[in-house]
Amino acid sequence: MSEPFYVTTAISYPNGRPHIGHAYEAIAADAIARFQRLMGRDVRFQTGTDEHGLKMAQAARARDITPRQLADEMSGYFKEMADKLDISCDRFIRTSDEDHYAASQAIWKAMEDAGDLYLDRYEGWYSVRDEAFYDEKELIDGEGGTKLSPQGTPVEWTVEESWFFRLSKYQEPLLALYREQPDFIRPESRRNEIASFVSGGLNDLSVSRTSFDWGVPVPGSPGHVMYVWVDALTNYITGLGYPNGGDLWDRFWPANVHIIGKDIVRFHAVYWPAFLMSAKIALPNQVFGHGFLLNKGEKMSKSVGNVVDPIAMADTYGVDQLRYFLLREVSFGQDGSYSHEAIVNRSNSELANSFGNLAQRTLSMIFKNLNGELPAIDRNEDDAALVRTVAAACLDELPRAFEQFAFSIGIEAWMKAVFACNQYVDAQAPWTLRKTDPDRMKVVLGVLFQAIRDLAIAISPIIPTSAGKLLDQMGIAADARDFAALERQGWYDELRASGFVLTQPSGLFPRLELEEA
Ligand code: ME8
Repeated sequence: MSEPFYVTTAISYPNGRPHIGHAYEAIAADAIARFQRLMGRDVRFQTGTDEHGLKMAQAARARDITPRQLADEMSGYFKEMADKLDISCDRFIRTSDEDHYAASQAIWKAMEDAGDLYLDRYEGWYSVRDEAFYDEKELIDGEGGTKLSPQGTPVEWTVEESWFFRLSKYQEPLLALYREQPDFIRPESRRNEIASFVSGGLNDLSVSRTSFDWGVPVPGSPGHVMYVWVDALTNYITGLGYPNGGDLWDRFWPANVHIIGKDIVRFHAVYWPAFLMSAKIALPNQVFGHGFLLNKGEKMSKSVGNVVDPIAMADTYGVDQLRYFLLREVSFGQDGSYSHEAIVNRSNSELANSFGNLAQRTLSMIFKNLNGELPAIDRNEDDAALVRTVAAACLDELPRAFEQFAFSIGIEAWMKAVFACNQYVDAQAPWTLRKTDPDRMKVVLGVLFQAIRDLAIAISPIIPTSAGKLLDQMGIAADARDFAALERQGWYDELRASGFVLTQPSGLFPRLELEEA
C-alpha cells in the first residue's frame, strides 16, 4: 500500500464571492496534492467553506436573508471556483454539513471531559472581520481614537456569558511542540512569531457565544453556539469520519500539512494543537502559512473592496496560465504581487514561446517529415548532454523543490531545461538536417520527443490540463504519467513498437494580448 498524504486548505468564509487570494491557496494545495499523487502517494485533499459566525450572520442580515441562504448561495461560488481551477479535492466540505455538527460536538465533549472547558463571563475586544478575540496590549490605534486589531480591523468591546477553553494550560506543551518539532510551523519566520507570542503567556479562550445563534449548538448548554473557530478547525477531522473512526480516519489522520494564509497561523498553530491535545487526538505534522497576494502591491480582500474575480481571471488568461503564473511568480511562503502585464508576460514568454513552441515545433516536424512515426534513435554526446539536463530537472531538482512546496524554485529548474531544449533545437537545426542528413534529423526529433514527455509529466501538477492534452497527443498512457514512469527505461521503444502515430498537433498556449480588450 502506498504512503498516505493528507493536505488541506483553509476553509473560506463565504460572506462574499471568492477572490484571487482564495484561488491562490486552492491552486497551491492542489499542486501539492497532484505532485504527491505523481510521487505515488495515496492522497486525500480537502477544501471547503466556513459558514458560521458573526461575520456570516451580519452579512446575511445586511442582505435581509438567512445565514443559511447566504451560505448556500456563496458556497456555490467557491465550489464553482474549485471546479473551474481544476482543484482535485476529494471532499469539498461545508461546515453546515450534518456530519460536521456531530464532529464539532464530539471534540467539544472530549475537551469538556478533559476538564478544559468552564463557564464564565467574557469581556474583551472582538473583531468580527477576523472572527478573533484580542488582548488590549495587541491593539493598535486607529483614526479618531478608535482601536484596531493587529490586522487593522475594527474591534468591539464585548460582554457576555461564555464557555472558556483552558488555553493557558497548554502554553508549555505548545512551546515544547515548537521546540521538538521545528517543522510544525513553516516557514521559519512564522514559527518564530508564534513561539514568541506563546512565550508571552496565553489567556484562556472564549469558545462560545450567546448573542447570536448561527453556529454549532454547544452540547448541553442551551443558548450557546460554539465560537466559529472551534467548529472551523474541526473540519479537518470531520472530513475523515471523526469521531466514528473508519478507514479514512485510520489512514489519513494526522494530516501531513494544513495550507493556510499567514493571517490565520495563530489559530492553526496555537488553538488547533491545544484543542487536539485536550481532546487527546494526534497533532497534524505541519502548518504552512503562505504569504498574501497583492494587487500591484496592495492587499486585497472582500472587505477592502479591490477584489478580483478568479473565475473571470481564469477566463481571461486560461486556467493553466493563471495557475502557472501564481506558483511561478510568487515564492511560496512570501507575499507576492500580480498584475495584468506580469501574467501576460510570464505566460507568453514561458508557456507560449518556450514550452509551447518547443512542443509544437517538435511534434509538427515529426508529423510532417516522418508521417507522425517515432524514429529509432542512436544518441551522440550532444544528445546525451540534453538528456542529462532534462533528467536532472525533472527527476531531481523539480521534485526536491516541490516536496518542500518551493514551487517557484522547482518551476525555474524546469524552465532551464526547457531553454536547454530550445537551444538544442536551434543548434541542431533539424529543418536543415532534413536535407543534409535526414537520419540525424530523426535522432534529434526522437531525443526531443522524449525530453518533451519528461517535461510535460514533471510540470503536470502545475498545469494539469495542458500537460494532459500534450501527453494525449504524444500517446502517453494515462497511467504512465507519474514519477515512476519518468524513471522507467524502455517506454519510448514500447511506444514505437505499439505502432503509435502522431496526428496533427494542436497548440497549447495561445499568445495573450497585452492590451486590455
Ligand atoms: O480565514 N492572498 O477564511 P477567509 C493570499 N474561514 N491568501 C489569502 C488572501 C490573499 N490576499 N486573503 C485571504 C478564513 N487569504 C477562515 C479560515 S480555516 C479552519 C478557517 C487566505 O475566507 C487566508 O489566509 O478569510 C486563508 O488561508 C484563506 O484565504 C481563507 O480566508
